[in-house]
Amino acid sequence: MKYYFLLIACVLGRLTLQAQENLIINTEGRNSVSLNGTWSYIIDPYDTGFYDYRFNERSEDDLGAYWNKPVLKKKTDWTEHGYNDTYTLEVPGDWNSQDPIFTYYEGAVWYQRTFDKPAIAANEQVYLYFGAVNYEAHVYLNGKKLGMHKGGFTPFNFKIPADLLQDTDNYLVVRVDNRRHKDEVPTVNTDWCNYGGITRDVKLLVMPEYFIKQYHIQLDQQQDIVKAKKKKRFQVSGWVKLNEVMASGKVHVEIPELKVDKEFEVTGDSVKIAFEVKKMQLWDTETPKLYNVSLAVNDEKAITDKIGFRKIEVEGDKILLNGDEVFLRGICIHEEIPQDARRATSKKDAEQIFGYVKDLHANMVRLAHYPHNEYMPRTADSLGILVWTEIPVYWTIDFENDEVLEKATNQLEEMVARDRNRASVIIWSVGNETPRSDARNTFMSTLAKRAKKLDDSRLISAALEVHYNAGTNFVDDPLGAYTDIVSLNEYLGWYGGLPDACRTANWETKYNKPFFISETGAGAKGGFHDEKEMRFSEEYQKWYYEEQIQMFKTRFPENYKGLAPWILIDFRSPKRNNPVYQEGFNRKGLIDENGNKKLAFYELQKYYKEIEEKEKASKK
Ligand code: GCB
Repeated sequence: MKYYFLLIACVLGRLTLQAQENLIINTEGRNSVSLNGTWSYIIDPYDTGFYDYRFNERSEDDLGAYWNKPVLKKKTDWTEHGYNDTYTLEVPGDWNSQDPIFTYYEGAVWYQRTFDKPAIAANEQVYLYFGAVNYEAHVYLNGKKLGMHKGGFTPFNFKIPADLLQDTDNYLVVRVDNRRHKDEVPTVNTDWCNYGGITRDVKLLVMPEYFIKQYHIQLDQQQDIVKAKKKKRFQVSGWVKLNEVMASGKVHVEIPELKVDKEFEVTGDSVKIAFEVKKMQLWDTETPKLYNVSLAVNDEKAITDKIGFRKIEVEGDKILLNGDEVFLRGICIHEEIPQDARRATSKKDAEQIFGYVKDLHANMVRLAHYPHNEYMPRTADSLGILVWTEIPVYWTIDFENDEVLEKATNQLEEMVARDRNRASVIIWSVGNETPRSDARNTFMSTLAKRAKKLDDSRLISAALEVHYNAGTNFVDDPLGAYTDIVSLNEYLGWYGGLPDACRTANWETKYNKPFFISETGAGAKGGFHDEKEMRFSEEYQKWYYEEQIQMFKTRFPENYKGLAPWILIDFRSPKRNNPVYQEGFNRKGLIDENGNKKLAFYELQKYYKEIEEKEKASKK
């Protein structure tokens, strides 16, 4: 009996972890009804809604379970839970920034709202989609569990059984739990705020009987892009996956501006796509051309997407975008908005953040340390900003544990599934500053290989640490053998010595691959001015950037091909407790938490403008 339960538990576990296979991508391009807005909540630090007084999991029909609506018919009936208009939270949004009782809250919160059945045709079906919930979500509708999902930064959806959907007043409850655990991804220790809640958009998707679940449309990676550009003939390839197996059907791909109108026979639940296009305008940082692509199965309504076509590759120590060498003028970003110190959630938020990026004259962002909301890569697509995106395999997670590898792999797969059609995304990163050991090397190289297998049209990287030896900074982490770009976080002049230590530092890389600085930075409290030796003054941070930039120019190896300093904007971190300069914020931002630029912003901007001008001059 015990084993029987164990088996069921394992199967359920697998089902949760395989969520990405059922993921419906590009929800913007589909028929949907938003469930964003004001939801009611119960804060439940004792998990009373989930466990009874013996701490046994409550049964589905237990009226004390917080997914069930209390039924009060007579005066003598009573309840100890309920939802009303007094206790509400906005969705999407973190709970931490919405009410002071949540500032550092970690635990369970129940979200509730009702909705009416959307208008659907006889053969249509409704899915419930979440852009992200941090960290664990249990979803219930009209007293029945739809499913659960783990992972705070990737989307998931559940099909709503037709007989569960009422015409009005569907009672939707989500138990969100953001507690940190040693065997989760990320683990207990991070340098960012563990924002809890339904942090991204929620929607109902109204889907036909057969529909395109996922697709990948891109330039064929095998073609020589320089020759293709000369001949003005480009090979496009990819695939389309359906929700169900079809005995036989047709998938229709249209790109009107390119006069592409193709049909592909499908038997089963997927089909490969390949065609040739003439005179295409490639996507790049100067002309981020996006084409309207529409995809349909049989006579169903087409879904549309805006897709850019580009080729990113590494040749020796060069990064080539469409065959031309590119130097990455990057900046790291957390998914956080200044002024409000909250999670960024909208297109407007993305535009604010990318406004600073453009102002900096950057051409690249590292979205640290987890997949950001979908508005971020989509905005980058439209602005021509290159993107590094990452899974939260951060510092010392449980590398010995196979289940943790499975959880990390699942997040990788969900990230790739959602963003593989974004031209801006050029790097999948499998983690940050993971400490070398045999177990870690196996864990991380497995992720790197998996990422490559999922998608061969991008580069793989991971932020590594330096190895000091006899006066030289060696970049020789064994994980570098599995990545296309060798990336390093270094803080010379902040965590070790003063900034002028940069004048004598020696650097060597073991790998003949592009060498990228994925972090470097120093803290400064916005508006605090003093002599440059004074830590946390804007002058210190400026000095740090001056010395670092000089070091990059004069002492870095030939294969240095870009940087993404830490970080664009100050961000909340409960680890940062200097009562004068930090007050719960990591202050390495070039912009403070009120949106004001610090002196160092202009130092980096100067460097980026200089590179940009040189590049322009060499093209003339
Ligand atoms: C790092 C981490 C980053 C931290 C940063 C810091 O190396 O990757 O998450 O926030 O240093 O400020 O120390």
